[in-house]
Amino acid sequence: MTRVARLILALIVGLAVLTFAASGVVESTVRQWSERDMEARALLVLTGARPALADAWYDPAALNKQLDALDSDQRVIGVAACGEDNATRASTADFPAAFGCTDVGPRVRDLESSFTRKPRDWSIVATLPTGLALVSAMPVQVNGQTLGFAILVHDLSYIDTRQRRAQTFLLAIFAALAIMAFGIPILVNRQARREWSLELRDLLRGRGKQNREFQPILTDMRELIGRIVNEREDDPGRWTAERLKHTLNRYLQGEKVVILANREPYIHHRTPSGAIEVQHPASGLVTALEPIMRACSGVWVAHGSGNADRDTVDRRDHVRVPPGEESYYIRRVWLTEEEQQGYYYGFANEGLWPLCHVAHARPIFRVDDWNHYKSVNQKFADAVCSEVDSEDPIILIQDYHFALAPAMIRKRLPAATVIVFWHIPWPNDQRIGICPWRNELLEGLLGSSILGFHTQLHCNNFLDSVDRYLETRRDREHNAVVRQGHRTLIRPYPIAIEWPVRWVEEADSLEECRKRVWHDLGLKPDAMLGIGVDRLDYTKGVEERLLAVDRLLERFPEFRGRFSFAQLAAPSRVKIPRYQELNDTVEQLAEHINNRWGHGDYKPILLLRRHHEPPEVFRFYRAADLCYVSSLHDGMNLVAKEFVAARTDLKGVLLLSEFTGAARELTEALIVNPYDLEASSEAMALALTMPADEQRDRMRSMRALISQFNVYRWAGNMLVDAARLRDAERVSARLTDPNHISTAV
Ligand code: ADQ
Repeated sequence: MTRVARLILALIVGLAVLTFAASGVVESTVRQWSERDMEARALLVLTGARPALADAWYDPAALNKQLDALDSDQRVIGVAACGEDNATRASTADFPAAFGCTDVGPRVRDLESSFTRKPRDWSIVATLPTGLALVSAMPVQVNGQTLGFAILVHDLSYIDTRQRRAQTFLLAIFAALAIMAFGIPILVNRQARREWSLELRDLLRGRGKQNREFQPILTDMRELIGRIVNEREDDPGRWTAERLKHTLNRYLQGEKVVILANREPYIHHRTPSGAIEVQHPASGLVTALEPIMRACSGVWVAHGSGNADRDTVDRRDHVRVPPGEESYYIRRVWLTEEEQQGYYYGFANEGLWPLCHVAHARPIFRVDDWNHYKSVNQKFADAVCSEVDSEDPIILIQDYHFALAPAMIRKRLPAATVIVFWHIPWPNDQRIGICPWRNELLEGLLGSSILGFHTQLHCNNFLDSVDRYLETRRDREHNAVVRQGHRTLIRPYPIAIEWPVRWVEEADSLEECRKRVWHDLGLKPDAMLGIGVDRLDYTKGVEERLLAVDRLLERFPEFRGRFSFAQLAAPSRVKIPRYQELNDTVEQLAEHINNRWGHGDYKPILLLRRHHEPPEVFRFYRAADLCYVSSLHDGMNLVAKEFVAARTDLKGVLLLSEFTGAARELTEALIVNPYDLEASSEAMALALTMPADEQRDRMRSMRALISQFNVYRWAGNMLVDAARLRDAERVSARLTDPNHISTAV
């Protein structure tokens, strides 16, 4: 029951109690008044009739006539004249026998003494078969001498009728009040609701005048509607490819999304036999973004890096992918050797990559590399602008290869909504300060509408860098930076993997995977297997990982001859000396450990230095007893999430470096400091002896998180934010000057 209904009910109960009490008071008052009224009347009648009665006292005929005259009153039941001796001298026909002269006479006598001075009557109220009656008597005197007395009986039954009428009247008033108490609020409420809903509907349809009182409701409703639309009925929390597609259709209405990334999701290679092969690059960025393009189509602008890439594009340098399931296309941009050297290997990977990772590699900044970086950014920005199909498209720019492209695109497409996602860490302001072109980098990135990082820490570092090196205004309410009237939102969007993972769905059974891996690696049936899966990069801590295996075998002899560690190492950036050096160190280290602990067929380190296609990578994930992710510094690290996703059997243990973004989410992993070989070797031993139920509990909890926070949610959140931002900009552009476009939130 609502509060209003309770109030009304209380009001009615109160009214009923009041009416009940009032009806008692009214009843007795009506009776008293009527009796008194009748007494006065009887006194008046008897007093007036006394002289005539006295005259006719001794003449029976005259006396009867007088009595009949008195009886003619409608309210008089009967009249009697009684002698001094209480004998009846005369009476009317209907005079009630119960009040005869003998009965009333003695009571009248008591009053006689005072009659001379002031006439008084005697009365009682009695009940007759016809109802209530007032019996009044008065002495009849002549010259001070009493002749007898007269009795007058008045009908009082009308009092009952009066009382009933008064009660009925009261009840009618009560009923009217009750109806009003109920009805008026209901009517008022209904009318108010009608007016309220009409006004709200007008507001939602953009008609009529805008009532400011409705603004908070409107905001809430929009949020709610957005949530309801986003939440699928059958699976409320989870994002899927379908749901992402549905959401983007709603927000983008079929408009395509343009992605700019250096790496292409499909590389065409020519094999020595002359056939063309498609390769999936080993890249976290591609792993995350490819399912999104499958879901929402559009165009992916990237460097055409395969030796058969030119043979597979059309006149506009487009190729439709994925092979066999074509749903979007790649626009390939061609780079010369010098451009590739300066922009990619030079500034991006020898300058920015070590600058952003705290992994003890010295960043190298060459002016030639920087010039190539600028010109190649412009080249890609031009390619993006030639691919868009509206003045205010949504463009997603990926990673540190394109720090300048956002501002370049904004210059050509001022109304574009540009999202930049920075896949690697953003270092603190002191460290970014060592780059000679730090200001240009920051200015370039501030050309975006939304700048995303994996963690809040990276967002904070970026904001500190902007504060330190540029003249900007910090909009703390929106976590944004405003520069020359343009606003850039700085947001954390922790990246994820698709769920369910295609490669897991298509994988062999877990027993089959284990059998196959055991066979391929030549392992004994009782062997235990650890794996590491990486591009061969010094930030991934591969050396530290191998050293931890060495220390494990040193400290825990029970694993010697039994435990092997397979490192899947995809060659990466091989033209850069630091990577060549790493390649050599890792090889020597593996050899050293194998010489130290290996014997016969047993090799503790199995270095698999080549690119593995995803089905193979997932076979290893599903076969292993543990996976060690030992990055020295990593934006997120998707290998950790892939390993958990692959373990549909809830077995296997994840060892995860505390210096990865993933360690903030996957807290049930064994979190280690990869530099601390004592702790990491101990964690490995713990993993290899962990009871099955503990493995299951940890896996279950991590899988629950990864399934919910998947890449569709990541992309959905980012793209919906961008679409909302664009809507707001369209409105504000319309409200102000139609030629002026600003970035308002
Ligand atoms: P990466 O540095 O590439 O990504 P990561 O996130 O671990 O690192 O992703 C690597 C991807 O490549 C995974 O999908 C993995 O399966 C695949 N891969 C690794 N080794 C392979 C091998 N030997 N053969 C084949 N495939 C292999 C960058 C940032 C990360 C961030 C991602 C996504 O450095 O911090 O998590 O982008 O934003």
